[in-house]
Amino acid sequence: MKFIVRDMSCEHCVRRINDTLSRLDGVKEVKIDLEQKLVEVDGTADVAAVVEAIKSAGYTPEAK
Ligand SMILES: [Cu+2]
Repeated sequence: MKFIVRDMSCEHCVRRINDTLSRLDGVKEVKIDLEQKLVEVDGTADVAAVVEAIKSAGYTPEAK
């Protein structure tokens, strides 16, 4: 699944989102492209759970 996270603005944001998602059940791989504001998550995790996790880290995911 892919999301655009427009308020992800620096490497700190990338690390924070990456750490948060990596701890989530069913997440196998997280790929983040800061320039494109793109967050890609592979695995069996629920979309709603991933969205919640990104929000809980303080960011706003949009469906891509
Ligand atoms: Cu940042």
